[in-house]
Amino acid sequence: MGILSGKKALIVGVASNRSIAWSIAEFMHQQGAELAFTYLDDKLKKRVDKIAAQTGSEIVLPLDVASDQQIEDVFKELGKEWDGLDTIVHSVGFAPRELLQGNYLENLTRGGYQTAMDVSSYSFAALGKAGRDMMQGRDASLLTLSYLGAVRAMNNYNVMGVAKAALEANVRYMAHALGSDGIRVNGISAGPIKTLAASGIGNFKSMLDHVEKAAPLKRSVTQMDVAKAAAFLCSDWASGITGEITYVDAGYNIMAMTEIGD
Ligand code: NAD
Ligand code: 0WE
Repeated sequence: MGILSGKKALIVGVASNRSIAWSIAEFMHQQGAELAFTYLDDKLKKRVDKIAAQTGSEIVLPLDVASDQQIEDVFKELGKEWDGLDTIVHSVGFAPRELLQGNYLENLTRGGYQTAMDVSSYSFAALGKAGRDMMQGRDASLLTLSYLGAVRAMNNYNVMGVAKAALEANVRYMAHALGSDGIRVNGISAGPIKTLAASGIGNFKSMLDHVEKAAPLKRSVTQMDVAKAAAFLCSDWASGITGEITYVDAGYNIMAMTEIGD
């Protein structure tokens, strides 16, 4: 008996077998959850079909979170398969690549800012709003993925940091808005992990090297580290936790003076 047995979870954000959402899905399934998946576009459908099959799931639906229609349709389709929903995992982030480098203000555009906010922050609230009816009366929960750039200025993360700050505020406002329905809302702030979202980010390897020296645990984190915390936060073991951002970063965020303090 796993900690999620009998729970039904919707997983948004699988793009490859390195996706954080992939490990969360695998581990939640191991813990007894029944899963449904979404994929961004036809290019990704095959890969998402594969993990769905591996976890015994036959529910694989298209979802570009920038589309109101697709958000509505996902819950319409899910409602045909399931009579309720216990968990939504939101593991989605996007900003136009040009904005994730160099000087924040030099590279900033109104359109890029809006895209980052829409796809990376608004979408979490939109899923909570659209999924609310299916999550009534069953101790449901929502979970999203954030990053330290939400609360600290850092090189290159730029507009994504601003979008993650809004996402973390969403965790609190959604927790407040959904609390009376018994629905919990939490976030995990993960340390850097080599996934598609990290590919092409200059110096990613040196960021990992830095974390391995500076973090209290003297290592970087893996998708499994995140998946275990995710399963916990979505389970009844976390019944008293809502509106919270849990750091899964080998302790990196608690440190100061790391250059000389190693
Ligand atoms: P990933 O590239 O595997 O996942 C990102 C996902 O976002 C993909 O599945 C992609 O299809 C999806 N996506 C992008 N635009 C979308 C849209 N319009 N509609 C629907 N889906 C869309 O990378 P990942 O590292 O697993 O990222 C998952 C989450 O974890 C993101 O929110 C990311 O910001 C966060 N995160 C990542 C790291 C890291 O270092 N990898 C660290 C902390 C937080
Ligand atoms: O949230 C992220 C990355 C999210 C992301 C990645 C991309 C790459 C491809 C958002 N948008 C895009 N757009 C693309 O076109 N992370 C936490 C990983 C990450 O990204 C960084 C980091 C870290 C860590 C960017 C700069 C600096 C550090």
